[in-house]
Amino acid sequence: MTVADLAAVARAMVAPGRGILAADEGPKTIEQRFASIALADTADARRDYREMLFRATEAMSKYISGVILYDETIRQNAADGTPLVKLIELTGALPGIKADIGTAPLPFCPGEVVTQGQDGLHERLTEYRALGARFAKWRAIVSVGPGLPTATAIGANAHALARYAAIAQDAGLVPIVEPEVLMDGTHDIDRCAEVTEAYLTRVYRELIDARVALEATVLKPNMVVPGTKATKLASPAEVALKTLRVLKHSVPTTVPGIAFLSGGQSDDDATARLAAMNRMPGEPPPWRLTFSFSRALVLAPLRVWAGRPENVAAAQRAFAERARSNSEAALGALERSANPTPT
Ligand code: 5MM
Repeated sequence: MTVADLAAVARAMVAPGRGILAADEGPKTIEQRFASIALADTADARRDYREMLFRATEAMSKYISGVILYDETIRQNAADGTPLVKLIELTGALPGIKADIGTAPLPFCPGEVVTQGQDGLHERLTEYRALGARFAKWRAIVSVGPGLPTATAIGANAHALARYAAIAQDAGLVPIVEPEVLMDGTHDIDRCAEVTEAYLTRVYRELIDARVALEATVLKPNMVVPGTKATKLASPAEVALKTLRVLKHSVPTTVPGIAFLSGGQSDDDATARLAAMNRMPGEPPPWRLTFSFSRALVLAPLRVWAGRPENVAAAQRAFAERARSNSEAALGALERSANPTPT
């Protein structure tokens, strides 16, 4: 794969009106999600859940550009024996893979973690490429709190993200770079802005030092929002303004697209805030702004499905509804010149 080939994949991942479905729930997360619908966590249940999503033809073929998979899923077959990867490809979406293997405590930094998965990464990604993956994802979280995050945590996580991104490109995959500032805490929106800008600035310094081709990457950041226990809420317009300001200060214009995570925001908040960003008056941002949601895309269909075959069609409609709303939010930029919305 040349850099030009990888850059074409990155542009397809952020194509107008399309976003990424994060279906890469790890063992703990999927167990919790199934527990919320009183469903036992078995390999067949995980297959049925993913198959329900990937066979949702309207949602997948109109609004989804790519799907992030977990190691089990990229190797798993649908109930009729068709590989789940094939189901995704048939809709026109690109299969991708979670490349990190979770976090470990960061020594001498109480309460902080660093993402794991560098050992054998090139070999794992080469195998995933052969299994059909076209892109990869690595999530690196930092927490906000008294004295947090430390510069040590930001540096360690940014460095690991850059090493992963270089290895992914070398293995023929577009790296999604996911530096996430967690929402948990009492901090206000301006503190989130400060931490997000410091983290993103360091991430791009590390990516450039690692010689990563930025045109062949996609950024998956948090939106700039108040902490979950903050006393002062923020309107979609304020979130849009402050998120775009931070991104303009830290993300090079060569990056083709930014696909936000939802991070525990309500479905409506995540969509309204993405729409507000894409409807900001003035000069359009240099990158495409779209979604790479898990919770804000799948929790609604999961509740409707509840593990019952008779609910599959209704769950697929719920998925299409969430995907369509987010697609419209991502397309806001196209409406900008025709119908500017004052804030
Ligand atoms: C599906 O969630 C992904 C994996 O999380 P775990 O390893 O904790 O199971 C996660 O990385 C996800 O892709 C992003 O956080 C975006 O998800 P949200 O729910 O924040 O949109």
